[in-house]
Formats: sequence, C-alpha cells, structure tokens
Amino acid sequence: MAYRAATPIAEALKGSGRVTLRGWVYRKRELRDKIFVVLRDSTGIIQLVFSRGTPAFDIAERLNMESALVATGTLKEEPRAPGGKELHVESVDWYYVGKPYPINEDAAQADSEYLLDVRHLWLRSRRMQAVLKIRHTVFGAIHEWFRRRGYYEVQAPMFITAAVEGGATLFKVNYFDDVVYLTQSSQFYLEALIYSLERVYTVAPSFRAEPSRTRRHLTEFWHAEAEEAWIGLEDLMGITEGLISYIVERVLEERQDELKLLGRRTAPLESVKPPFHRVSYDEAVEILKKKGFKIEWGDDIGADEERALTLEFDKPVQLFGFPEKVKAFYHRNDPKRPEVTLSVDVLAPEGYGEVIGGGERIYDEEELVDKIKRFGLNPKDYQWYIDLRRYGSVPHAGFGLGVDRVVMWIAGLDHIRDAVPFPRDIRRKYP
Ligand code: NSS
Repeated sequence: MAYRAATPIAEALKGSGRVTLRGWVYRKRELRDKIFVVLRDSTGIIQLVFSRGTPAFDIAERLNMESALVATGTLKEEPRAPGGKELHVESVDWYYVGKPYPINEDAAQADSEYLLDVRHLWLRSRRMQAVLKIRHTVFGAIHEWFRRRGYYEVQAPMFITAAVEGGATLFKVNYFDDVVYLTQSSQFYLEALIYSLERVYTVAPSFRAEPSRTRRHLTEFWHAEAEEAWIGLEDLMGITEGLISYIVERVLEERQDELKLLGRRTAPLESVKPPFHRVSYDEAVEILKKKGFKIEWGDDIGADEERALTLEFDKPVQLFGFPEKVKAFYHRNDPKRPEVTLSVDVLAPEGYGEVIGGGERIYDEEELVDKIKRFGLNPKDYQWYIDLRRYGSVPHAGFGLGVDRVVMWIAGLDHIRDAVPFPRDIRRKYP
C-alpha cells in the first residue's frame, strides 16, 4: 500500500524529485485554479500544490483541516513556502476527509480551558508537538545519565499503606476490603533497595491530592527518584547538579528547532553548568528579608519566595539546610545543629523554582523512631521502614526530581499543564 512507503517531510525538504508524503492538513488556502495545502507530519510541514482540473484537486477541495492524506508529486524550489520547497501533487493515493476541525490554531491560545477540553486533538498542534519532543529528550536524558553512572533502574509499587510526604495530600483507593493510598514518592522503596543494589533510580508517576490549582502542581506527576548508599548531602548536591546540567545539555543538542518554535530563549539554558549556586536556608531568609518579604527563621519558603530567590542568581540554586519542622520526618538532622536538616531543594532559574527535593536520611533506628513520634506519627505505620534500620543500616541520601516541572522550565512554559500530554489537577480528569 502506498501509505507504507512514504518519505518523512523533514527528509523530503532536504531532497528533490518525485516523492510520496503522508500527513494531515495543517492549513489550506484556495485560489482560483490552485489549492495550497500545508501538510504536517511528526517531522515538519511542507506546502502541497494542487492544480484545478486534476482528480487530486477535486479531493483537495473536500479536505478540512486535519484531514489525512497520502500524496505523490514532484518537489520544486519555492522560497516563499515553509522550508523553501513545495510538492506539486500528481496523485492522492489515500485520504480520509475529517469533519470541520474544532480548533483554529491561530486563535487557539486565547481560551486555554477549551484547549484542555479538546486536549486529545490539541496534541496535534505544532506547539504541543515541540513540547512533547522536548519531554521525550528529557526522559531519555534521565535514563542515560543514571545508567551511565551505574545506577540500577528499579520499580516501586503505586499502591501504598502510609504517607511519605504528609497525610494531607494522600489519595485513598478501595483495595478489596481494605483502603490503600496512591504513592506520593517511591523513596521508601528505593531506600530498601539500596541495601541490595547500592545505587538505584526510578522514573514513575507520583500522586498528590493537591487541593489548589497552581502553575506548578499536578495531582499526577512524573517523578525521577534516586537513592544511594554511603553518600551525604555534599555528594548529593554534586549528583543533582550533574543530572540537571546533563538534561539541559541534551535538550540544547537535540531540540534547537523545538525551542525556537516555542520562542524559548536559550541563553539562560546555556549557563546551566556545574557548580550551581549553594545557598543555605539561613542566607536565603536574610536575602528575602532584605527584599521586603515578611519571613522569619523557621518559616517555609513558598513559591513567591522561591521565585524572588531564583531571580537573584543566573543559574540553578541548591538551597540547603532547611529547619526540621518544614521538612518531612525522614530527613536527617545535622548532628552539629539539630534544629536544621541535611536537606536540599534545587530551584530552577528565571523564577521557575523548586524542581528537586532531597537530602540525607535518618539511618539510626532510635533517631528515626524518636522523630516519627515527635512529628505526631505512629511508628506502627512505618514498621518495615524502621526495620531497615535494624540490619546493617548505612548513611544514605537521595532525591526526587519533578520531571514535568523540568520540562516546563526548559521549554519556557507558563503552566505545568502544558508540559504534560494529559494533565490531571483538582478540576481536570478528562480527557
Ligand atoms: O515532595 S518532594 O519535594 N520530595 C519527595 O517527594 C521526596 N520523597 C523525593 C525523594 O527524595 N525521593 O517532591 C520532589 C519533587 C519536587 O521538587 C517537585 O519537582 C516534584 O517532585 N513535585 C511535583 N510536581 C508536580 N506536581 C506536584 N504536585 C508535585 N509535588 C512534587
């Protein structure tokens, strides 16, 4: 069949002569004796020219936007056409006439709720195509980076029985006669796995019943998490900056066209190289006070504060040493300064803010049980996690990277929803 042997548009634009192309109608313009169709496939766009009086013209007349076709013709130079070439169509070998398309891409940006309702179709837009390709490169880069450094990829369960990141954002699920939760983080399972494999990572969904709609929260997000035995906070900061720099480097290598299509300035991305700025929580509070924020030592650093902080620096910031009470119970306290944890958040520049959270874990059994109690939690809920500390426990550290947030930042998007093909938030579970 003709549609099995076609040339990708990007390749056709580099060639000449007779070719068969296949794709979807991206734009259509009718003149008196010619129809110009811009054809789109996953690789690019090209102009097709249909001449009146041919059977192909009669078919082209009937095609709506996003109708599909396979066409054969001859490539000609045409400086005014996108890509500098057009295809003079001789035959339409196959086609599917679509109904009038419900999205007008030129006017589309105006009502984003509508575009979310028709997300299953909006994915065909060149904008979403570009974002999805960047996302593909980001996921690939994460796997490449970990695997090259000898981390084993592992998988953790999505059904869990106790909170990792606080009870307030747990999703409950009926589980036969019982109730379980959707995982907020694979961390505890990775901690178990380091005793077998020493360095492990996973890329998986995490779920949080986030009650508010913000630019950077989803209820289902993709989480790249790693855990490593025998390392501390300082080593961890070397790992996080290495990973983030590599992701950015790969996108810059592979996705220049997509960044350009999205209007993303690449200069700020080019400076994302180790070492990142290291700013202690104490210093951050002082900087924020000077900038007029009402913040006291001990307060959490919210989205607005993060934004202000990142604008002070030209690279990502490793914000470390948070007070005990603003970080989850599993964080190890600094033996030299017990009110502070050996924790780090990595903030993406240009106002984007937190993309990574991590730190050293408590590895001593008594210290862990004490802290669980101090946090008002029940040690019974964390039995197997505590059990890990009973048998050859070792210092270890790890982190979680929000992949959708990283895509949002690198692609220069205003909203995390646009970094994901089918976003989920408090108001949206369709399509
Ligand atoms: O809550 S975190 O800060 N940390 C953890 O879950 C640790 N248990 C990870 C670990 O050490 N293995 O989440 C980590 C990152 C955070 O920096 C964000 O980038 C992302 O996960 N994150 C989210 N992205 C999108 N939407 C939501 N709701 C969200 N929550 C966290």
